Amino acid sequence: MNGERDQLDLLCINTIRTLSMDAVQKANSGHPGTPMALAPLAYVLWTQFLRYNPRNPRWFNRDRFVLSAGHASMLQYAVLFLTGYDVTLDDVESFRQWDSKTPGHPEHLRTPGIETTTGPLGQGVMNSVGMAMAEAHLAAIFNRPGHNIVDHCTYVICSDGDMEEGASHEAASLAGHLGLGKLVWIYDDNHISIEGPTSLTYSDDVARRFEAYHWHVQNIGDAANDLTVLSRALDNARKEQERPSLIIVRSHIGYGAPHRQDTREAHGEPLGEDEVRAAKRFYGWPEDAHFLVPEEVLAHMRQAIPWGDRLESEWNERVSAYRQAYPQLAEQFDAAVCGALPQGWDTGIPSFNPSDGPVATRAASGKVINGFADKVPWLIGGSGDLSPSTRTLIDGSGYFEKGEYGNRNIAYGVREHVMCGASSGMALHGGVRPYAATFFIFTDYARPAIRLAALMELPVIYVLTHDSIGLGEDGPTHQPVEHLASFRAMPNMCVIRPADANETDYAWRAAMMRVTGPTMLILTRQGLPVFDRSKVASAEGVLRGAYVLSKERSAVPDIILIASGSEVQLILAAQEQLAASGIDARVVSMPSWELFEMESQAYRNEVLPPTVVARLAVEAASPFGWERWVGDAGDVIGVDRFGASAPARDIFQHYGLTVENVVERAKGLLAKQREAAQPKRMIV
Ligand SMILES: Cc1ncc(C[n+]2csc(CCOP(=O)(O)OP(=O)(O)O)c2C)c(N)n1
Ligand SMILES: [Mg+2]
Repeated sequence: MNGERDQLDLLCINTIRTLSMDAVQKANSGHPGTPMALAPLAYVLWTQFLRYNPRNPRWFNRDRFVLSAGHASMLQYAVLFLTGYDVTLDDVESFRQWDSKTPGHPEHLRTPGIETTTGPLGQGVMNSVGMAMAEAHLAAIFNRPGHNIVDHCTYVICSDGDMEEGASHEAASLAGHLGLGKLVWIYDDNHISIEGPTSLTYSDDVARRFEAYHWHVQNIGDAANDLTVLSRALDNARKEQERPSLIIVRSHIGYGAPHRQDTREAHGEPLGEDEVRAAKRFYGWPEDAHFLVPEEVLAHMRQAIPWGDRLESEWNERVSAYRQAYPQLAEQFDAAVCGALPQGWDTGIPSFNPSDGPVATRAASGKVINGFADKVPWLIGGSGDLSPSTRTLIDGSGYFEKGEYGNRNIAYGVREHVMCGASSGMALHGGVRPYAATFFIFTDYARPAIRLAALMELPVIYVLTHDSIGLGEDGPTHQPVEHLASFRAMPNMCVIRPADANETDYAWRAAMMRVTGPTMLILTRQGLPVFDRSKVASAEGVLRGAYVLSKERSAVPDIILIASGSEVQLILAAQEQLAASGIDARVVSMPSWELFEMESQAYRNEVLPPTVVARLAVEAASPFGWERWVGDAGDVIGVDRFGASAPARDIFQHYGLTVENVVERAKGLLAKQREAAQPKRMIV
């Protein structure tokens, strides 16, 4: 490199640094230290390695970049602005302000060029594994000799916190096992986290740890400012095809700030005006300038625009040639990338009959999956070592393994967290529709990833079996109680708990049609009767969240019985018994609160007429929240303690989840209502 070029490089790097410092200072909030230290790395990545088109951030064959250390968001915003994404200097100046494109942590959907939402440490690295899996899958299916239409890398910047989180263990272990050669993590080994030096908490030999995971590891030492070394390491990583790559780089947080460099304060506190000036002096920057962007920096870094345009055009040409050579495959590729459900995708889904005998909804789900999987070939998914129980294997496809990336069944091993984090990564990548399966209770091991999927509006489908105390003998450690309530409380999560096999069919349809967020299918281990749909309403009602399964006999019911899942059979039987006592009940199956909430008030009033205040809800889960549907005058039979180890029948009995108890509580509710309606006698 010549001297002038070195000068320009340094000017660009210092622009990234000073923009980050100024933005944090102006917001009086944020994390300046890491962007200051990693500016050279970001500069090398964005100008020499990443293949992207700033004017089309969604270009399909772009390299993916994940800032797993999401607190260093200003690093990414500065580079997005400088390379010509739709992020302006005004946006940079509005860092962390209401409705800005530059929120505290990177948010997918909010900022062009942000591939995933990060902040909770460990999430980004997990997403990156899914992105690399999706790339490998699509490449295996669609690429042909001389026609590499899917061919890109996934780069990640991660920090000490990412490495300390167990999530990075699951992610790295899986990525290493799968041999995801196009995945590159760069670990910012700066020896600092919030409470102080990492020596307080952390003495792992990270290089050896990753070698043991079968990664290609380069420890480049104290080279965060050495563009040549950084570039060589990235080049090596890119050339490595067989294994994921880790580059360990020792950096100095707050580089250039005389009192803050290498301190914990540099992590998450604005430097203060004086320290900002001192750091600028160190960089040879005008001390009083704020948000200064030298013209030559912009001119240089905005070369990314024509460069990106050229990359995308070349790719378009490649796709055109592919279209000529493989028209049918090209059509399939377009369909996968678009992801729209094909006409008639659901025609092969079986319907179920009462004569089938009791069918567990997990078993019905397995049949439903295989009823449409061939028509939606971009459906891909797996379980956390539980597919014999979750019934989530796609027939006729093998396991997604090293060298067999075209297969659609993913064996995640006992790694629920990365299963869900990677599923999000696949959804973010596009071209695949991911599902993830485990026992409902083990969402506890994946909740942070599930929450981010909801936040990012990702259409991941979670197949969650063993839904309640109804799983029986495995006992309270395996029996969800509060989980339904907690996921119903999660914004943008759609929870569906079907009552029988045919409701499971429609639950899957609802899940497949939902593209604005994740869906949970909550399924039983135990067999459930298949309702006779010639006697009760069609299971299509599932699509509306709740529906009148069995009507009252007269014009207005005395009471409304509401349930989801395995308890619907109880209220259906109770309706009959109550009728024998002259009580006219309506039976409402309510598999999904969220779908019901999306319906019009008129429909909701039709299902739950406001004049009928005697309402009893029955669900083998925490009663929390059911007041919303039963009202003050209503009652709930739920589970307000942990479960127990016993045959399901016995647990239901002991917990009052029986037809007899439903009948008794319904009668009690009506008696109370009658009493309340009596005129009060005055005692004089
Ligand atoms: C799961 C999770 N736990 C805690 C935090 C709060 N937090 C933000 S950054 C950080 C650690 C900072 O150290 P490091 O990851 O080394 O980042 P650096 O400051 O070196 O950039 C913590 C604990 C978080 N963001 N995510
Ligand atoms: Mg650190």
